[in-house]
Amino acid sequence: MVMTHSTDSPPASFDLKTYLSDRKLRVEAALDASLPVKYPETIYESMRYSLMAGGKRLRPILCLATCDLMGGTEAMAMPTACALEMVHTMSLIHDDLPAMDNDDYRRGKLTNHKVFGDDVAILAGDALLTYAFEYVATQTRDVPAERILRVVAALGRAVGAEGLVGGQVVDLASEGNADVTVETLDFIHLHKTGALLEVSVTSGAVLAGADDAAIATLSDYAQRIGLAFQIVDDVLDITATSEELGKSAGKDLKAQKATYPSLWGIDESRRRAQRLIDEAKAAVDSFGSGAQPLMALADYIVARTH
Ligand code: GRG
Repeated sequence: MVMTHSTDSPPASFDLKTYLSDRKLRVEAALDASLPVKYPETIYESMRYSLMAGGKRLRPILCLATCDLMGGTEAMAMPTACALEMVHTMSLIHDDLPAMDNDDYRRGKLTNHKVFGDDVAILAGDALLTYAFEYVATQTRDVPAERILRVVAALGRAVGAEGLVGGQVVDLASEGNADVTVETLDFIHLHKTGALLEVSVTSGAVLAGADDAAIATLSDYAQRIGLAFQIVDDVLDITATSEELGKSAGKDLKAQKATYPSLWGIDESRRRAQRLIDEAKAAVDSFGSGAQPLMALADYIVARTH
């Protein structure tokens, strides 16, 4: 197992707030540089509108964290980190369209189609999706081609019918159905949310040259934080305000969506999310003090308010 964290003696106590704000700044700068506006301006402006609209940047930060943990550099992982955010952003743009969730607000701003129209929003999503793959393939430096190819393949799998798209299809088909089982709910979220989080965690490790055992451990961690992330998302849809979320709160109830709180109640949902986070942290404990960022990120997922 590769355990070559690039910092020899990490600080005894880990400051997640500083870690997150520092990584977020660097990801924002890299995203900004990744997408200059050119002709035809409308499509680039629409892509940038959503890509630069804020958000927690959790997926790129996870990718940078595992690359670092496995002894890689930030430069090796940053193009993939940006690509993950491009894919995530395009999924939000399409999810907000009238044909899907029909939302007016995202990340505290009007949704892409409200500003640019449905036609341009669809194309901006398509362009971000395809650019993500181009970006990994053309911009990754100092990484053997075979690792880059592995990341491209894993990203493709996580986004298509085996991942996000598959989860979204089952989610749409389950709307208004009061009898959705926990197995169906798990399927939806392991695919719709979990697949991209998982490839965010594993791709950084693959780029750094981690072995299969380390990648399997990180997949285990990722699947657990992915499910916990979605349980917390469902709870926040009930307990947080639209201002806190930056999007319409209470949408699941209105759309009669089956959610974890609708199956288990809020308190039990919180307990189960916490259990998953404890298990995720236990999974990466074997990496030693280099895993502090992954441990703190796991805690952040249950503690977050938006
Ligand atoms: C991927 C080809 C392709 C099409 C899109 C619409 C769709 C298919 C899938 C839906 C995916 C989706 C919207 C999943 C929800 C994921 C989720 C929990 C989003 C919120 O993530 P946060 O909290 O958001 O990380 P920020 O704004 O902080 O980035």
